[in-house]
Amino acid sequence: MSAQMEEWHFPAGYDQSYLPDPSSPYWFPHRETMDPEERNAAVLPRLREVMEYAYANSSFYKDKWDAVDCKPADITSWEAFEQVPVVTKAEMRQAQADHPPFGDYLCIEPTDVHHIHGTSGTTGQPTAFGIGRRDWEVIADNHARILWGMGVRPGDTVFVAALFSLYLGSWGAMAGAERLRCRVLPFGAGAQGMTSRAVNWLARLKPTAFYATPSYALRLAEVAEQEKIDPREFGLKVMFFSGEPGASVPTVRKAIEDAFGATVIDCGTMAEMTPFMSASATAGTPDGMLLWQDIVWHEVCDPDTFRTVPFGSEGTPVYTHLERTSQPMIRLASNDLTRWVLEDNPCGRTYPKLPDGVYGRIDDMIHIRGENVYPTEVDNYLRGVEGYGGEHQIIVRRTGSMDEMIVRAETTHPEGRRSEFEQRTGSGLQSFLGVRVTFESVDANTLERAEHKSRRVVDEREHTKR
Ligand code: 8LQ
Repeated sequence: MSAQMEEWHFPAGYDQSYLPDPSSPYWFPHRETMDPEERNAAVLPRLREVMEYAYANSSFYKDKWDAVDCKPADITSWEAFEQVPVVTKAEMRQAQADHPPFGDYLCIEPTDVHHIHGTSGTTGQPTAFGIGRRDWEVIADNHARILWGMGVRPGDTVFVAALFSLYLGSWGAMAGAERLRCRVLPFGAGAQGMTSRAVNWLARLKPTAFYATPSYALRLAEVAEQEKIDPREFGLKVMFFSGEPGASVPTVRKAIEDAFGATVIDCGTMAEMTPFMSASATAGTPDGMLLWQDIVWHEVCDPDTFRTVPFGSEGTPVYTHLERTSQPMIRLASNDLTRWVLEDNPCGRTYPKLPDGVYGRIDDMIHIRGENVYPTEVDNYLRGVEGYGGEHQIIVRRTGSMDEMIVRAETTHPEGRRSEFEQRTGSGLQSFLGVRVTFESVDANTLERAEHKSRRVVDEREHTKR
């Protein structure tokens, strides 16, 4: 079987000169379109192989698995694999505090680390990502393969408009585009005046493809409009996004499509899981995200038991690397929420799909008076409202013994039409969410815009607890 799976071996290594037949929509036709049962049958022994490697090369995994008597050699069924304990971010932080800087799950010599990235560390000690040279090449190969699936081709210009620093998103996109023999413009984001300069460069260079966070694309469209430039003139064909929900939130997706006239592609798992594009839509299946199960093994699990939920159900993604030798993640718990299905994909790939993308984090979900509200639902509703000014905040506070949710949104309506807007939008939002909401409006362009990932929820209940 593995002979049929193109270049299927561990540790992975790909022919760096390979490019598919230009007429093929697939990079690896067999791997991408094979019977999913057959693919799963090839993945299971690979999981065992990765676990054996991690057990032999890291005290982190050895100790963790020994403690529950889990032996890599016993992973001969899915039942057994689902009982492998999940890895949490807190465990990784602890491992890095005990074994600085990369933790005892590094699995390669520290001198073989080729790229160092990290979490932003805005809350607490940042986590360091140490990626080996060979892994970086394999990541580039995987991302090139997925970009090919999105319809990006050698010679296309790819504009990367995300932070070039610790954030892996921009570097991962760039590595893939370079491997695909694209022309890469590592523009970056986040510096003073940079958005307006991005508008200028996009108008001049007319790239084919664009990578950013969805919030930033909308910000860019606003700035272009202020500068009297229609973002459609950039001529972008494919815009791919990661980092936060948005590209699969229907009204956000439509706002980006309408503003730029390009195909919107959602992708992204977690920085630890790089190649993080292993969940990604394709040109032929542009909605939701496909789970490229031969690159990273994705499970959608019950958040309490971490057993896989059936297709059609909601759960939390749990990820396992199939090709990484540096800091391999084996059942990393994401704390995100999604729903997965297995159906025929128009692009012909036989991967499972997240039809609504990843719609939120378990810890970002607002619990209010017994109801759960996803911040993305508020975004989805407001973006469809006539007169919405483009940004909002969600404030949750406790008044007496009651929790209260205040949504403050920008509007383009003048003073005279505000109260009608507030009433209409407030009651519409309330029935859409099914919880009582106090709705307020403010002038357009007064709330802060995200240059990276948006943070719209202000939970004052947490602040009072501290
Ligand atoms: N997150 C990331 N991508 C997402 C998406 N497409 N839809 C919904 N939520 C998404 C480097 C890549 O951009 C991945 C990344 O952002 O890694 P981080 O910085 O470690 O953040 C991971 C978290 O971003 C995920 O757990 C999701 O909550 C969100």
